[in-house]
Amino acid sequence: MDTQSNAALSNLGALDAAHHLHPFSDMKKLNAVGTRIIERAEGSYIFDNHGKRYLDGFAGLWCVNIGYGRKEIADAVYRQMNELPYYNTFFGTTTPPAVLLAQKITSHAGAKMNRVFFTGSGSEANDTWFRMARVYWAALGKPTKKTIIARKNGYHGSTVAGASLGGMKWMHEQGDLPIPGVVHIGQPFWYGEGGDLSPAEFGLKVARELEEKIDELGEDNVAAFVAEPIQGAGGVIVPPETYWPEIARICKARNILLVSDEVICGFGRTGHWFGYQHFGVEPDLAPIAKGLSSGYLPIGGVMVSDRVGDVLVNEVGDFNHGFTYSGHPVCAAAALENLRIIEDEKLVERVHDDIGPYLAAGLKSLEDHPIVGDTQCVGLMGAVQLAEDKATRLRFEDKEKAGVMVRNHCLENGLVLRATGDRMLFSPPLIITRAEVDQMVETTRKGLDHALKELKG
Ligand code: PXG
Repeated sequence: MDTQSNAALSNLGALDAAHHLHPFSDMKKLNAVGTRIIERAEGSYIFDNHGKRYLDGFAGLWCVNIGYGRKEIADAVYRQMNELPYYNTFFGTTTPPAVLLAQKITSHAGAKMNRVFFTGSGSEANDTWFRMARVYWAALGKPTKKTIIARKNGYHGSTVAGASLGGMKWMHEQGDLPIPGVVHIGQPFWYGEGGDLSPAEFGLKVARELEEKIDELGEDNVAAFVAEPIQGAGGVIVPPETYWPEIARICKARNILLVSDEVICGFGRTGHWFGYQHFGVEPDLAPIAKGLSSGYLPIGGVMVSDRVGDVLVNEVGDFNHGFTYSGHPVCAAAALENLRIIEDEKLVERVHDDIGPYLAAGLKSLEDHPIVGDTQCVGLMGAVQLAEDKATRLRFEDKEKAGVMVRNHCLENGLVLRATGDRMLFSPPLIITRAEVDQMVETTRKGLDHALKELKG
């Protein structure tokens, strides 16, 4: 490396502060404390520029499903870069990796899910089905079926449509969102909002908000309902068992499209290929990204059921939508190799039968802790709910504070976790070992002990 690059490397923190705007960050505060610089990674571990090792309980950002350092992906990408680094999929052309990837994805998605529209990210995937759903209804002679119903505290990305669909008020406040034609109903968060109802009763109650909202708007004005099977960024909120079947029933009865946002739940995270399979429902459209390539290269898409796909193909004519990088051959090659690894190493089965239940048991063991109110875990998607008083499900008044304390303590002790308010979130690589799960649970317990001491003296 030349002297100039060496100098730049030793000065990365200052350069980052001077030139790099980070997502979802208060830049003034961040620049004051400085960023952590992650230099390399292997398996389930990341290493910072001081050589400190962290167990990555968060798989990058819910995405590095096959773990870090998989040379097979690097080799596949290298081969594809040499063969064909880029070509578009517009104007009647395609590329071998894009075709093979579309076929491979749909082979795991169920009998009725047979087509894929590629994008560069999960946000673009949500923007894509948003338009597709409206185009679908217009093609069927129902152009007024336009409104999309989404949920409070859902997350569907940061583009204008994605952030509008998301139910984060603090995102809507910036940039005058949501755009017209998007409305929100409640979330199936029993611990926080279930009151005296049983989880099963509460699941039905919030699902029926969908029916009420459709009736209020008029069935002829509603295009679709979108939700994550398990809310990710919102706090790994696993809905009561009654929730999804009721949602599916309502969508069918009221003739609106069901959209399952699989950006986090897809590709093995829940112990199934897709989150909707865990809940036994069949969506009409399903945005995907993240685990599709295990984050090695950016790629996303929308899985399109025959119900919508046949109309798009046979009735719509041109769907005037697409991205320069739709079906990017190198990203598709990375994704194909990623899916080969997930298949060959039986990672979905491993999550379902072995390491998922093992994590669930580990998290459950934390329920004896004085500030743990509840734990939830499906596959390798888990949450620890912090509580001030377990018996009454009383939450801490300052929800951020407790979560941040646990998270920061874990970080100091070599474990990356995400805190959403008073929920600690777990989403490790699907290759994580039992010993590493033990380490994750033990470090979390120490973090909880630390927070207990700080909070309750
Ligand atoms: N849908 C879901 C369910 C997601 O979780 C997106 C769409 C958007 O994907 P892209 O690729 O455009 O980011 C996401 C992304 C967090 C966090 O803090 C979560 C996401 C992104 C950034 C931060 O948990 N999820």
